[in-house]
Amino acid sequence: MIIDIVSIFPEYLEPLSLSLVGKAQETGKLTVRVHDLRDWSAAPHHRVDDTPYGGGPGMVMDAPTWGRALDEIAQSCDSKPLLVIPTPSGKVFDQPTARSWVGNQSIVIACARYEGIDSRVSQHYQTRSDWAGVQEVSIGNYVLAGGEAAALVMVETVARLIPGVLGNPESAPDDTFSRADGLLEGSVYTKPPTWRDLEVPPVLLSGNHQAIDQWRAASAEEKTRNLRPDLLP
Ligand code: 6GU
Repeated sequence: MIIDIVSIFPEYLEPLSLSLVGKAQETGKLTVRVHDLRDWSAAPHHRVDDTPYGGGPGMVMDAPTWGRALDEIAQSCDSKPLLVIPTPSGKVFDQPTARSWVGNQSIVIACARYEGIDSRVSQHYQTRSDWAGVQEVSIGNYVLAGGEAAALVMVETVARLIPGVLGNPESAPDDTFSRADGLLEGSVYTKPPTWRDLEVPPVLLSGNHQAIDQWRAASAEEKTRNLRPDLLP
């Protein structure tokens, strides 16, 4: 899988060379290519924005610059890329969204700053038969300064779903939001058995696997009731 990310702050994406995503790249399961949008600017001082038609505050990223960038990047892709545009006004990104992206060999993430990207960019690439579609996605109901932090979230979520990326292949399906029952993952513990007067639930030290499974099911349900009752059936 190849993910191209376009941003005016390419350094913001440097953490993608670390940890799980970095390892996925080193082992060839994922390639992340980061591009500086200003490389496609035709304006003095590499400007990529202009004032909004109709007036109002802030600046809008211009369509011609994005068009040149996206067209050139698409030509370097082996298969039709999916265009992802992080925006607070998009559909909320969740685990099913991430799962649906894993089949794509190429994803291009267009990171906006300022008041966003001229709307015709999204409109145009939806009609292009050499692209696999456009998805405008938000990572939650709050406002960030730009799409870069959201891109980090989306790439990490997708990377751990690529076959062979997780060390223990049994970890992924058990995760919160991947569980068949839709509940949160329950509480977890490790050594020592007592820490600052707090004990590990004794059943977890009992070796009784049926009792442990029952305790974990109850823990998942209790935690979901307390923290995310909206997820209960
Ligand atoms: Cl994807 N972008 C911005 N700028 N703000 C957000 C967001 C994205 N998701 C939530 N807030």
